[in-house]
Amino acid sequence: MKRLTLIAVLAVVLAANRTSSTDLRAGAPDEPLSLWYRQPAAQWVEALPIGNGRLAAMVFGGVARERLQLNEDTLWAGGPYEPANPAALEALPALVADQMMGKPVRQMPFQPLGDLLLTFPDAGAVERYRRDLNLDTAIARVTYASAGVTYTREIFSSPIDQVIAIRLSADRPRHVTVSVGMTTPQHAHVAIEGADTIVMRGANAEAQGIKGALTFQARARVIAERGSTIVHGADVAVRDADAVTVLLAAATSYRSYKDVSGDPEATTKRQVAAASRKSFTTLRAAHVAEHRRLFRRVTIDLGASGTSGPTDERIRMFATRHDPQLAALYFQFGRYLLISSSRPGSQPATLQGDWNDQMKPPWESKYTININTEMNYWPAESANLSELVEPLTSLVMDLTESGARTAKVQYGARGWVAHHNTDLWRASAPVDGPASGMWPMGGAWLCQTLWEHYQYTQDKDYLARVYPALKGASEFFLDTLVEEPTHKWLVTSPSLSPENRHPFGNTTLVAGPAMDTEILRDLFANTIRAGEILDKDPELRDRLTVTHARLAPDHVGKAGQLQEWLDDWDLQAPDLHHRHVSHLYALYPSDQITVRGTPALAAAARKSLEMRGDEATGWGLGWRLNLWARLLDAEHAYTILARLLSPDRTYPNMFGAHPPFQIDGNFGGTAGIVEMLLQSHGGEIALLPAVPKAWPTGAVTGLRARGGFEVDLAWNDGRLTSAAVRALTTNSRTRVRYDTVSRDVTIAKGHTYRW
Ligand code: FUC
Repeated sequence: MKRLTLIAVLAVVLAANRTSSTDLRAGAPDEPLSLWYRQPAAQWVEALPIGNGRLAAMVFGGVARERLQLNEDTLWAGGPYEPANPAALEALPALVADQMMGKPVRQMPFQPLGDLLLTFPDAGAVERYRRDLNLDTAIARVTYASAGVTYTREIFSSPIDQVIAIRLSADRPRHVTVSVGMTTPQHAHVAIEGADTIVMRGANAEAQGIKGALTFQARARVIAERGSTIVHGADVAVRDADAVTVLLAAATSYRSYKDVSGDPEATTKRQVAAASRKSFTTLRAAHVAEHRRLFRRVTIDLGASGTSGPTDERIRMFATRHDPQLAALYFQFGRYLLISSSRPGSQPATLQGDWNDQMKPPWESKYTININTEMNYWPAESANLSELVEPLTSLVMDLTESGARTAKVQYGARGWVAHHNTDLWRASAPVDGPASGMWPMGGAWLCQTLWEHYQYTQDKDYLARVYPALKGASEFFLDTLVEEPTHKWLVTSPSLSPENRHPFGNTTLVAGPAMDTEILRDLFANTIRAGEILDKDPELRDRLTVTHARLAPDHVGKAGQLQEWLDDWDLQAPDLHHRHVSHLYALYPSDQITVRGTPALAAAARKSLEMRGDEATGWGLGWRLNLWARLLDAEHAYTILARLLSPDRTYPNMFGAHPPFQIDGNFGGTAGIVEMLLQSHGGEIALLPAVPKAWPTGAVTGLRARGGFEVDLAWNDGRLTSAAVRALTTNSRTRVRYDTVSRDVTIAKGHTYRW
């Protein structure tokens, strides 16, 4: 009896301990659209990204020290330069590719701006620590309690006020003490201006013999509410304030790829002064409203998880736990990342979006245009963020100028060309060596992204603006295609199927890889169609029609696969499981091959995809996900998504892992989830074409379809329960399909068709 009582008492004590120990841990945020963690970031890929398209930071959330690793999207190495190599023209007839590389042979890297460091007094024992990133407000938060006081940090990068705003507060007066400073790996000098402002002035770095031509400045003003503010060296220190707001602006002298005459001092002074006149609440409200204008266009519900827990833990468990809410979060995170790294007036999202902490980042953290940059923009239209394509449109229009010099100097051709990479300076010559660089299709593929923008928006003014890009890209190929001797097909040469070696001579170099022909079919067809719509260039259209007809056809090889090259080499190629699936461009992102329209080629594409296998880099999985969705294989698509959302391919902060970090996996993933729920190509909108068993019940609103439509869907037990298709433009005839049933509909602008 006595013993029993003792056990009972013990049980009560243990239970009490359990409650109090869970009490010390923070719970999940109320809102489901948050990434959250129970500990500060120990490494960069645990920190949380914020950005306004241009000015970005990784927030680490340390208790003793907060680190904001900063980026400004025009702070790259080098200056305006001309890489076109005149010796290339002489090397062209003999196809001596290593003499055709641009000079320098590598392009300029995107580089970090530096760190803003906030140092706090020793907090002692910390309870209820949580940091989170709310995708719906685009605010990173850190909260914790120590000695009975709860501390809160809120941090965002405002697209309205063009500053990063940080608010440090406590739930008791006079409890905020902090020292603020800046460091940088760049050549720069940090100094204090006035009583409360830290200014970092610097010049960008040289790379590959191209001298730095930019100046830059970061300016942080520390505004304390009560308490005392003193300057300490190059830091501003505040003691015993009620709250502290830090406003940080940054700019470089970059105006365009050929003009570096900007005045970063004037810009940052103006931005900090203007933001200082507003309260934190006002800055915050404007930021949240502008973010939501874009973010809230799409809602998604893939079913309840019945599980919660911090995001890093859920990523670790995704493969073994039913967690559709994590897939929904991952989908929305991709949209968040595009909103945060690509806005009108900013630079396009690089291989790392806007987030890079290294002076020598992987692949220079620039624009790899043989898949990666295009993939970044795959979700832009379908996930209803159409205007975020603007930075890429501007980049392409710049490339029509720089690429015209490369076309003329290196090929003696009209029009313009870009190879597999470009950078802030719009370099367009072949680089990195022939094996990856000798590929003249980068510009042509980018033109497809612009055409897609027209497809989704039906915006004729936009089409008129980008038509010169389509026309110039087409003209380059009219001048450079060569005749294949046996069938007299017209093919690219020299080229390669990115970046896959074929069986002969340990090289990638070849004439007429399938992908080139597939891209050219789209380019020529789009240019012809654009010319018709805009009533321009009838002779060019005729010439393109004739040339289109002479392009090589797609071939099915002896393994039943879609051939990657003109000859049936696929089975002998040294890397059967290569990450690139270039020849499947025709299936996705293009719609030249479809399950219903071209079943034999679709079967061949499927065979190729099976031969390549399900293992790949992050972006390699992102592409495979979209391809399986286009093959209408929901379960295989889901298997790929689960791989993508595993710790091997997704870091704790949800950034995509090549590895290393590369953002294209995120964007390919978001686009792929759309492709599972809604497809629109070949004049048809397909509802729920590849919804997997893991998501039996769900709903999505605000997806976009080609032709100018917005679509809401709901389903139950794997079957469609309702669909609404809204026409956004007057050109509103389409076919709507669910499973085997299809209906031709005409929807007046602003009206909705309900299934
Ligand atoms: C291409 C890919 C690599 C990497 C690089 C940035 O060259 O083949 O895997 O993603 O781009």
